[in-house]
Amino acid sequence: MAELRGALIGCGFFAVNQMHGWRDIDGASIVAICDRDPERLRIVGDQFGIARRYSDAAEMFAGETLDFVDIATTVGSHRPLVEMAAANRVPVICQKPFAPTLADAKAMVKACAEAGVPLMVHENFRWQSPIQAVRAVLDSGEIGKPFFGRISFRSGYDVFSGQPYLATGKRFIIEDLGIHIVDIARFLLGDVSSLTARTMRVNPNIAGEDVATMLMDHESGVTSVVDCSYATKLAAEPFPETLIEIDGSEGTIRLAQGYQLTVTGKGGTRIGDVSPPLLSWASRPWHNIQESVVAIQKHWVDCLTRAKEPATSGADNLKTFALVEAAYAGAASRQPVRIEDLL
Ligand code: NAD
Ligand code: 89V
Repeated sequence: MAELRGALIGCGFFAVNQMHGWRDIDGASIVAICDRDPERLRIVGDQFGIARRYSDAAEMFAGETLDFVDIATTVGSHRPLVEMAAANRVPVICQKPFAPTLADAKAMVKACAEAGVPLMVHENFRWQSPIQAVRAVLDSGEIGKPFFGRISFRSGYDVFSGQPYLATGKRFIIEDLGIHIVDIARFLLGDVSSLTARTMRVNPNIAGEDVATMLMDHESGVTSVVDCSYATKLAAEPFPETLIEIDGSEGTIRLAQGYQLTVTGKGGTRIGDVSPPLLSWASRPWHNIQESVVAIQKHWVDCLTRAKEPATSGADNLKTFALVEAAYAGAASRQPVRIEDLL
């Protein structure tokens, strides 16, 4: 079968990982790139040997025959670019956060549905191999029926030097990082019916919140706590590890720092190392995230070739995005928020 012909829009900090991923996987390759910054276009074009370069996305859609487009720009441009892909009938992957607001996200899902265009949000954290390992234990039934979860991301890592825009937005940790962590909670424990949130800004040099704590009721009856911080200075920096505790009727799962997975079930306790592989182009500590980029891109190729809906389709991502909106609304009102009222 012929390789899928893809194009990438946005050649910034994170797109380099996506370009490595596309180079590594079978079944698809990037034939054109676009960035309105000529320097970023040159750097990425030269590094990955892409000759077809555009400074304007509309010109690229007009000039190329594409099987898909991969949008790796920051959130402000996601809606116009996704709608442009839909208008050109080109299947589309869009980086998280999918949109500035849930209303925008709903409009983007509608535009793609009406155009009959597949849409996947690049929500990659659930594809990290340690998270997949936790899901496999849950699916095996070893710990019985889950009743409690804690999904935790606490760090003092300087994310602002690589991504300076993170320091300037009114919204920070929930929109940028918490969105991954609530998505992991949904992936492991199911959809959420209500959410209570508290937020805080500890770092005085940024505009948004850098600490968020969320209490969630899942439709399955599970209660979970999702806690995120970029103001937590630890002896050993865990970035970018998500730590997990799940209690079930027959046992427990603990994913601890250093990618150590402890499972206690009817048969006793076992401890394993679920460290992600260090891909040839990856670098610590980002290798966990980098590996998940390859996994989600493989999933996209598989879904596109078999006409299947991706796990993190636009429609699915509305349920994750609603948790972000609920967290900001609930932190402001200090009241629980019902998720069905947002969807
Ligand atoms: P960046 O600012 O480094 O890069 C964005 C690039 O897009 C820039 O080069 C900019 O010139 C270009 N651009 C913006 N609007 C454009 C337009 N309309 N047409 C063409 N080019 C345009 O940002 P980044 O840190 O690479 O982040 C990009 C996205 O990736 C964000 O949504 C961010 O949240 C996400 N991200 C995801 C992960 C993850 O693990 N999934 C990690 C980091 C960043
Ligand atoms: O994954 C992300 O979206 C990144 C980071 C890990 C720094 O939060 O922005």
